[in-house]
Amino acid sequence: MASTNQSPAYLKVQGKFLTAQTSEERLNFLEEMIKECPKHKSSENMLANLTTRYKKLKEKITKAKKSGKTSKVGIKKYDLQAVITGFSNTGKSSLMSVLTNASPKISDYKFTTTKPIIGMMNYSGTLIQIIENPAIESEFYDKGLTNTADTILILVDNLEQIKQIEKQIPKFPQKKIILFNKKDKLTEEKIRKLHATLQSKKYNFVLISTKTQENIGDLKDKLFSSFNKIRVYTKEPGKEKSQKPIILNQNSTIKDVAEKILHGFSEKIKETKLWGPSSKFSAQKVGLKHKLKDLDVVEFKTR
Ligand SMILES: Nc1nc2c(ncn2[C@@H]2O[C@H](COP(=O)(O)OP(=O)(O)O)[C@@H](O)[C@H]2O)c(=O)[nH]1
Ligand SMILES: [Mg+2]
Repeated sequence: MASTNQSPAYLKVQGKFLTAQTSEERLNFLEEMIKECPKHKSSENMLANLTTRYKKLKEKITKAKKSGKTSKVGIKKYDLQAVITGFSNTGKSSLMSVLTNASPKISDYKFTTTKPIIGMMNYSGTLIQIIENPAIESEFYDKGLTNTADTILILVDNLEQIKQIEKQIPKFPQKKIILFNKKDKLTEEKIRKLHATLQSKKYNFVLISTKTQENIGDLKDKLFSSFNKIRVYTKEPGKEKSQKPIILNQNSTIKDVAEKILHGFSEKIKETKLWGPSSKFSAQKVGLKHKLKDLDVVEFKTR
């Protein structure tokens, strides 16, 4: 596009257009560019060009909304949801395929991922929904998706990116975990320094490699604990504990478990035995008010 003799006001809006994050923002800036474009003969072509782009972008947005392909209408949010947010080529798709059942395209090209990718991570029986948001610097990035996640996984491969991403996401209320990827490419010295820097900034962080899968286990633990939930197994007398834990809020009590599995019949309980982190000893008898911890096992004897 020729940008001869453009006013400072026009150039300013053009700058905003070029760095806009979403199609909607781009549309707004295009509209402003049309307003700021001189309306005389020599600018005719340029004005026509801007108007066409405006119409096309508007069509695209409307279509996307109708087809339900935008995440706002397309993604069912699960109880525990994390969104991977980061720049292009930092390894978001690679991380998706390491953590979940999804297998997105992985490549050196920028902006390979143009739509959010959804996958489920199985954390010892607990399902966590993980979504890859397209690159934050692309027009495919979905701001709303990151903003409504329970936990934001900020994926970076250099320190500069952290500040740039922080500027574009809410300060509160979500949990944020910084994932510094491509650890395999770094020297021991560099890793030590990175650790010190991230620690001094009090970040919740993990240095990972999706290639060697180093520290992926740590990442999973950190992710689960970011939700402030606990896993509690139940068992019947004389049997093994349940395969799948039930998920409760932190500080839940025996009564909460009972209500959940006996559907409001907690008064039927004759005796409760407890194993695990919150018990003083195996098969400890506890009351309904006892507070549970992650990985406890509870056994009810009913009347
Ligand atoms: N050395 C190394 N390369 C990685 C790692 N993770 C991803 N990559 C490479 O980085 C490039 C971009 O990866 P991709 O997952 O497509 O990034 P995305 O654009 O953020 O989704 C690919 O060439 C990957 O093979 C890693 O842990 N170590
Ligand atoms: Mg990708």
